[in-house]
Amino acid sequence: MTIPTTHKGLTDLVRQHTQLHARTGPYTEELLRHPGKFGLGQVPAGLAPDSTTTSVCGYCSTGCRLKISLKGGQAVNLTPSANYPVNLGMACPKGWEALAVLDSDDRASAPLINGKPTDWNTALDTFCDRFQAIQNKHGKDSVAFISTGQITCEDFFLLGSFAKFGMGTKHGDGNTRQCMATSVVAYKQSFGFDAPPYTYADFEESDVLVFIGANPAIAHPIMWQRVMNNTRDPKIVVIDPRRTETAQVATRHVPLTPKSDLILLYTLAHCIVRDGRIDEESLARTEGFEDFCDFLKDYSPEKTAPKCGQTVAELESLARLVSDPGKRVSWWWTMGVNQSYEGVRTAQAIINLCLMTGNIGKPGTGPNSITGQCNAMGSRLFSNTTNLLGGHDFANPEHRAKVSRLLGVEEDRIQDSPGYAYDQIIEAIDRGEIKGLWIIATNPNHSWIAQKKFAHIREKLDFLVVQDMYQSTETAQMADLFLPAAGWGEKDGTFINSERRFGVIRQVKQAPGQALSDFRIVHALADRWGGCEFLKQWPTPADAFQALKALSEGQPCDITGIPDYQFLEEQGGVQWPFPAAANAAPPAKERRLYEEGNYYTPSRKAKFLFDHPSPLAEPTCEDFPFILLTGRGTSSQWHTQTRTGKSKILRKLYPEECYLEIHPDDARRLGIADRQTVTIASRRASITALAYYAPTVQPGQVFLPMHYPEVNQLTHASFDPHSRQPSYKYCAVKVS
Ligand SMILES: Nc1nc2c(c(=O)[nH]1)N[C@H]1C(S)=C(S)[C@@H](COP(=O)(O)OP(=O)(O)OC[C@H]3O[C@@H](n4cnc5c(=O)[nH]c(N)nc54)[C@H](O)[C@@H]3O)O[C@H]1N2
Ligand SMILES: Nc1nc2c(c(=O)[nH]1)N[C@H]1C(S)=C(S)[C@@H](COP(=O)(O)OP(=O)(O)OC[C@H]3O[C@@H](n4cnc5c(=O)[nH]c(N)nc54)[C@H](O)[C@@H]3O)O[C@H]1N2
Ligand code: SF4
Ligand SMILES: [Mo]
Repeated sequence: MTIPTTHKGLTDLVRQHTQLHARTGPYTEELLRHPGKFGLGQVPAGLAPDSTTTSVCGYCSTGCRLKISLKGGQAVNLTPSANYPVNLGMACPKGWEALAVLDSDDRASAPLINGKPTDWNTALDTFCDRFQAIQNKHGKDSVAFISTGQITCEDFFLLGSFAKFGMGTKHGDGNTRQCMATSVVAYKQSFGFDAPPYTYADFEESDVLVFIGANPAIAHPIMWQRVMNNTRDPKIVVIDPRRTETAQVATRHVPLTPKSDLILLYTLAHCIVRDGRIDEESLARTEGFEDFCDFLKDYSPEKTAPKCGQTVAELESLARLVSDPGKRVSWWWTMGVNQSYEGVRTAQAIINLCLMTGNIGKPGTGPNSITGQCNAMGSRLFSNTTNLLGGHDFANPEHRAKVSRLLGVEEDRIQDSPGYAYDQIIEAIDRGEIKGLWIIATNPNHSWIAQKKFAHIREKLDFLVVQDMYQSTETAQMADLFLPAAGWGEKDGTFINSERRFGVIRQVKQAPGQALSDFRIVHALADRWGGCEFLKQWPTPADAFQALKALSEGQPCDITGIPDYQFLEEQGGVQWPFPAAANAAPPAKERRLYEEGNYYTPSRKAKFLFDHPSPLAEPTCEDFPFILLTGRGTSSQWHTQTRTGKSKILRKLYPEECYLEIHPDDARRLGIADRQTVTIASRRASITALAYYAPTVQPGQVFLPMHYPEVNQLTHASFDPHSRQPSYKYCAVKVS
């Protein structure tokens, strides 16, 4: 289906749809009718009951493709795709077990009201009646939604359009705030658009790879395999307070003092400027360098070394390594940078280094943020939360007019600001300003930084809706209304991976009982809500994909050259941008940005952005003498474990009980034996865990994996002022 570009085209289309539904019975019933095996736009066209198909993995942002065998219309087996440019025949344990976790007793098979099963019609009425009653009493913005980075681009598009333009609330955010907000803001401010420059081939084409606040051996194992494929005898530097699995096999580990990244990066820049190791050609395409040089005067290694836990000689040699004019240097960062109260400026300090040394826009270079969830990149463009659909700006009247025209939504229904960030939504609930909340595909009662606060705001909400695959999650258990969702493997659509590659996911299994895809749930809700006729232009994900294309036109993420899902499958995915004008030739398998040096700012130049470090939100003290670090524990555990916890095989690959990594010297000093149960307390709560002697953490620091539900009772809710990303990786605790 094509998107109407005129108002008449749109009215015609809506009329056709209304007639169609008048003929075939109410639209909602059509949506809710449960197909036997496959049917009703849920099935990949032409898929035979006994056949094979492919689907991009639904866990991390690497975006590996899996080849899936079906028997009798149901998936029975999978193997990694050998010919996909991302994973080259590899998959990590989660990918191999992706099908196994779909069958489990706690899969939701019916909507629930206060925990009791009900039918969809009652569920839809309840959703609409309760939220509408709240809005009638307290105004449109008294309801909000919190979504994810783990549903498809098409799901995001429909959900964001319904919630913002249909329900009419201003406030919606995603769990991507916990994860990628820092990178989004850093790129946007420095380059003019949220556009990570790299392609995975850069792992193989670098001479020096610097991983800062990233542990890819655990969190992105197949990207790490790509690093291992590098035949240029690369130097691998890992900047991480812990000697992680990645650091252990690196050529150099920099065990910096936690949260001294900004000082360390400015020190490297200071040395590089002092020694004149600047790439003039790259510099010509930037602005603000002179002010930056002035600013750097205070960051001599003699002054900063003690603050970073490094020696002057170590900092000097690192500065030389990352500015070697004969070498291709790439920088890779993840949560050790993003999850910080000064994350944006830290990410920009990396960007600054690449700009001044010419390590951008060429093979094996780049300031490269690795994203987290399978479709965090899709949520960044199409969730309609921080950006208006398609990477547009809510505040820009031309952008609002464009979206209004393309979607056929009256312009006055499009909000002129993005609304509250995640933490601001929680605060607004606490103040009594937001009374209704809809949570889709995230589990904040485990993952949110102020977990106790999250539990507390439940009391303040008049109505909480949770939409998830499993009814057992910590958040689902709190819901007034629970909506059962199909998961990965049970629906169609697209994901965008870390290197901007669109890939297709396919339905290969039927969702249990009455569970429906998020796409259909939103359609059914919108139909019952009323006033959302415009959404009927896109009855299937494949139709919605055409809307994404139209929205992307003329944007840095233009994908108008991709005809359909089949093209994506045949090409091995396509990286954005791929505008229609480029469509004469198939896209190259690996493409990077800024090769011509054109950035997306008004001046077309990249910006040097910097600020002095700010004080720690919660430094250690006599009562709470340890720094608590948190993060990923094993490659077999996914976040809050709602999915990976269901695999018998994965469960064997990690400790069942929450565990604390503590340096043996600290443990012995406190009289703690290896594998002994200890209490860890912060100012907010106290929990217990098994102590593991871990020489990989520094004395004075401890580490807890985020996968256990109690961990976020301890963390301290502080936020980056530019991105509002929570600082999960630093708070003060005591161990006894
Ligand atoms: N202490 C600490 N806390 C952290 C972090 C940290 O490093 N330290 N990291 C943070 C980061 S980066 C992230 S991304 C978050 C992750 O935190 P969450 O998003 O809360 O974690 P998940 O377990 O991935 O939750 C996803 C939920 O969506 C459901 N689901 C999966 N697929 C679908 C679907 O297709 N449809 C629907 N409707 N539901 C689905 C799953 O069952 C699960 O309940 O945690 C953050 N929390
Ligand atoms: N197996 C598995 N893989 C995953 C996930 C999962 O849950 N399980 N989640 C996915 C998601 S959503 C995300 S966002 C990514 C996260 O991927 P990563 O960011 O690589 O993982 P983390 O363990 O959260 O954090 C990385 C490192 O930051 C370090 N760190 C802590 N404080 C600092 C600091 O001040 N400075 C520096 N330089 N480093 C610091 C920690 O010691 C940790 O080793 O993983 C993705 N992949
Ligand atoms: S590395 Fe990520 S995308 Fe690849 S199989 Fe593992 S979880 Fe899936
Ligand atoms: Mo994340």
